[in-house]
Amino acid sequence: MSDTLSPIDTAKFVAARKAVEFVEDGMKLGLGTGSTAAWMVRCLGEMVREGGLKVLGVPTSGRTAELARQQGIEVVSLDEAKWLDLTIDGADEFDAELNLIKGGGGALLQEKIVATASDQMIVITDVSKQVETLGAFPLPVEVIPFGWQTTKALVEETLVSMDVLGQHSTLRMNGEVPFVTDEGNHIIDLHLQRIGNARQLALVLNQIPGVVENGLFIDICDKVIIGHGDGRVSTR
Ligand code: ABF
Repeated sequence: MSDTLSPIDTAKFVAARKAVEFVEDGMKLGLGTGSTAAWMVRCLGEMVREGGLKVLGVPTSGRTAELARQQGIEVVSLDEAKWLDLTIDGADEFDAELNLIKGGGGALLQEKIVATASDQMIVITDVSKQVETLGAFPLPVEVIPFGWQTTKALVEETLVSMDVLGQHSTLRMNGEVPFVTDEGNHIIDLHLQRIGNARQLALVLNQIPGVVENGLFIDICDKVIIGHGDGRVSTR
């Protein structure tokens, strides 16, 4: 399959194919969101349909749930699964400590809940996501709709008080209307350029009234599988 794909899709596919090697019969799995995670769901579906693999999948978004069902994977809720053996998901950035920025696809809340409720988290990605310092990718912050403009202003004030590099934030749009997450919330994207202390920022942001969650995944990821356009795979 990978010889007919573009280099970027080859990278995503080979990373996904490597990740499903860690899936064992009977596992309860967190299924990530995004284009790389979609390759993983397809690889898993093939193992279920053709290899008789028996797994339970907990999706991290409506679109992943739909794809998993199409692929023949048994989908259950996190409450039904209670705890997961493994979550496989994508990321927008990862650093040397395997800390992540996630949420470019707008699914960060369910992704963080599911990843945290797992014995292990594997991130599948391509080399373009590897950074020395997190922050070039805009940091998503999920906020409830009530008073979101006030919340956005409080977030910006907090960034100024923390002397974070960039203090510019934008409401994520879906065409002409605000983007709405699966939980009915909005997303504020923080254009920080460089995050000096991601651990501290992750904690401070979630203390702001109206903020539900942010896209910094600190000490959650156990392994990063990096796909390359020539079909190679490396692991961190
Ligand atoms: C998802 O994977 C999101 O958290 C993140 O934005 C996305 C990366 O998307 P892609 O794999 O399409 O680059 O989990």
